Amino acid sequence: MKKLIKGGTIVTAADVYKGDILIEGETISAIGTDLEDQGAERIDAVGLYVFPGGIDPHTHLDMPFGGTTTKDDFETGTIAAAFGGTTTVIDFCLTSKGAPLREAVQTWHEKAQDRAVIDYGFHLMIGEINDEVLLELPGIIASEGITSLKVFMAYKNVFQADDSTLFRILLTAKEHGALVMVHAENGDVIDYLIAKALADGNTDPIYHARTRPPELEGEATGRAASLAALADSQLYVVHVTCAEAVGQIIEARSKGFRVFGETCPQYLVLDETCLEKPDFEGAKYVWSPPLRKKEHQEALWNALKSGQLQTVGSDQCSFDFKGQKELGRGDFSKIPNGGPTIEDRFTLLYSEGVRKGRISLNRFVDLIATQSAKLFGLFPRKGTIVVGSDADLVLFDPSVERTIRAAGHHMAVDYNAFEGMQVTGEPVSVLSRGQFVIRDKQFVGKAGDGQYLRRQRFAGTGPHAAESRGATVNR
Ligand code: DUC
Ligand code: ZN
Ligand code: ZN
Ligand code: ZN
Repeated sequence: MKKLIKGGTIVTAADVYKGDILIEGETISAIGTDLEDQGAERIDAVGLYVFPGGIDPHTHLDMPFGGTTTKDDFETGTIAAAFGGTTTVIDFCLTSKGAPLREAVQTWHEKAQDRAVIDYGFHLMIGEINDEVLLELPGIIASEGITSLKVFMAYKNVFQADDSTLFRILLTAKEHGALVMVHAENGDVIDYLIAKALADGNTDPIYHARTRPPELEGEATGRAASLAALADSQLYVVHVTCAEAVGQIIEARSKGFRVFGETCPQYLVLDETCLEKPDFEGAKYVWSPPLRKKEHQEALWNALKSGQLQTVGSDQCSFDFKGQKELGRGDFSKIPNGGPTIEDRFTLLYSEGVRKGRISLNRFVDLIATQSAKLFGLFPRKGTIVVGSDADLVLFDPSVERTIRAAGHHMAVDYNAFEGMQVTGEPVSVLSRGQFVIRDKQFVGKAGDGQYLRRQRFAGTGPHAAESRGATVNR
């Protein structure tokens, strides 16, 4: 029942030190040096980092999207996440137009409960926002502990919310202690640019990027930040890709507004030239917002280092190349948007960030786990290593050199977006609430062992602020 993790280097967002961790049941019961075995199973961690389990704040598992359904479900997706060092995912529950939110939440529970191997929560991803939705929302926040929701400023005639709708959501979220997540791209102008490109016969994948320029992400980010400021609410900009959007976030934060930003591994290491690969292979790299020119990566890394961006989410949204990405042959606008990233998020941030001197070890933990726990109401149960927190731990070997390949990955798709990349570091063993999910690089978990997480309300605002005890957020 008890486990003693001996001699590792424990890393949190604040500290790096050698120590032992005693686990009793699902939680950490002691941390110290030279802890006695007390009959505990002894796990040697000498030479390894012991990190809090990664929290992936942005996944789309088993989600209907773009005329098909994401390939990884809660079983394959969370197994791949665990191999990659992630012990919590917060997945987007897609609601259907005209149907009660509760139905969608029920559907998502059914997708997840017998399949997830690690703990999971849900955000709402609201397809249509109307008076009924606004009326139902507070009850879902309270009863389900779903304290965040995503609004789209793009995908005209599908998901796109107009500005007054976004503003009303921001007001509702403030009142009820929820965090509004926004996909910030100017959908009206994108819609025009796509139609024009297709009319001109420009159908290749690269036109996906050319019809969604960074100016339109910057504009929408600034507009959303202004509305959040006016509403005195809180805003989290998902998948930030470019210098323009980073600039808007920095400006809003410098004025003291509660504006937060996430980027994703693909925007940190891949660029627009991937979309020009021959034989339609560019379709593998179609994300929205799109990959950018390489220059933008520096702005993203600087913002991660300085804390102006708070999180790195995978935006896992995987499709096979064969049969799914191929739906867009002859029309780039029909390529399903998204890619397989859940498994490599953690090591890529370590390898490209810490090893290359762009971020510190503490900042790595902050970005990969701690800030997501704080923003999304899971701290200090998740996202750190303290007595009383869940024993979600990653034993990480920082010396392994390896090459990312689809042939060795655990996601259910037929390609890896980071194929051929050399990385340093690898999770060796991963524990979720005190149980091994990965042990010596082997999967030893069980589908259905992951638990649903009811999350606290966004800290510090609105009449429910007192309920979100313990959850403090960097402002
Ligand atoms: N936005 C996401 O966050 N994920 C998938 C596609 C999209 O547009
Ligand atoms: Zn309320
Ligand atoms: Zn999005
Ligand atoms: Zn997404």
